[in-house]
Amino acid sequence: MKNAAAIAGSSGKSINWKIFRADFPILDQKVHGHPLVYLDNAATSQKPRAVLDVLRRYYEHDNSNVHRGVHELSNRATAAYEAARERAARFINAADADEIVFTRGATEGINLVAQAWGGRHVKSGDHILLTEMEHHSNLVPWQMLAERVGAQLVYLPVTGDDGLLDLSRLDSILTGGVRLFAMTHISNTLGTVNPVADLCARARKAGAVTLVDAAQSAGHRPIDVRAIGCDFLVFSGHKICGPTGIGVLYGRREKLDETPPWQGGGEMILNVDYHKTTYKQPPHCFEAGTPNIAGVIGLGAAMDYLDAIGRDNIWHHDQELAAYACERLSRMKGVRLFGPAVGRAGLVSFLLENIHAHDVVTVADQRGVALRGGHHCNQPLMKKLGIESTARASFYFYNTRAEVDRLVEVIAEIQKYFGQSS
Ligand code: 7TS
Repeated sequence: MKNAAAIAGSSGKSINWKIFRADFPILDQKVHGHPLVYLDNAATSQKPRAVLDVLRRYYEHDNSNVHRGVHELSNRATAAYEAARERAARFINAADADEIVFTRGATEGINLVAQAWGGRHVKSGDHILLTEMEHHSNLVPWQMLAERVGAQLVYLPVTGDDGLLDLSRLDSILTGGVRLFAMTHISNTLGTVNPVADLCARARKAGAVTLVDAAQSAGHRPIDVRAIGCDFLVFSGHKICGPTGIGVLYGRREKLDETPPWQGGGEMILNVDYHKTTYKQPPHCFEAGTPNIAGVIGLGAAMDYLDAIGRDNIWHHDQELAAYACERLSRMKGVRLFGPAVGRAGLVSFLLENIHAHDVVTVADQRGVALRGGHHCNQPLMKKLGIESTARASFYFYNTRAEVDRLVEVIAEIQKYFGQSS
């Protein structure tokens, strides 16, 4: 098998990553006359043939609705759908497949917890603790909840350009008044890796429920919800080689049991009368209507694909590439880097002196390099840093050092183009 051959006897360093890169047909193309260098993986990852093939096979052979018919196709679709739930549980080391709820993505998972669990358990005067580096997805739903029930948002600060959480402030903020602490595992702008197991342990001691936003971590490093000790954890399929429109909400059994149903409809009921309904047990009571069956099955295939490579290997690769990019960029004049100096995840945010991030990204695109420029759905963090936007290069296992070299070359060209010297 190809994966075994590519990884044989290896530590992270001796893997033949080119073999995996060849699994991604989309990467083999020219953009504006240049070979595509795709460095926007924090926004979404590309999809390997293994996932595309599974989607095609599902629609060509097994397409049917789940949990309804007793006919063969429906049985096959249901079996594949529930097998993916088991797969997802293994992917994050959940104790039981019933702790896995399929959602549209990280955003929907957080909204589910905020509206359903929060709606019942967060009361007027309670504190909801967030960090200053949260994506809007892990901020706006809590603002909506706070407004609805009269709770108060409090924030664990981020320290300057280093982009670390100011843990010295945690004890004074994490008091008995905090009902829930929601934190990102990895910052999508700074690349900071937060010590989520420690944060969850401290929250638990203070009596707070925890939610970890693993949107930027689940596909890049091994995740063990029991080692982290969180109550809830969310991530999206599209950032981990899976399809768009599918994601996972993990909820510790006891927490899902105390969460009321969210959306009502078919599939989530045991019995309906004109004036009363009884619901299925979790996780099914949170999956109203026909779910994204193909998405779930494709997500299962993506998890198989990633774990055949090994997320510890991917983590090593991505960190090394980011460190290399930082090292090269930090030697250039007029480049300002954001985020921690050491231990960062596989992404780098930067600004070029006197050149707007949007101009950087637009000119890079003309040279085939796909970056993201903007506030990255981190507006409050940007305001805190006194900036409006950054340009961001975010890496995955199919990216190469040669692509980092190309990025650096293009940045030098951009500086020249705008009359700045490097
Ligand atoms: N949380 C984090 C930390 C994220 O980076 C993102 C998406 C989300 C939540 C939301 O994920 P979704 O799949 O539900 O949309 N981040 C980015 C990004 O950095 N660029 O585009 C999307």
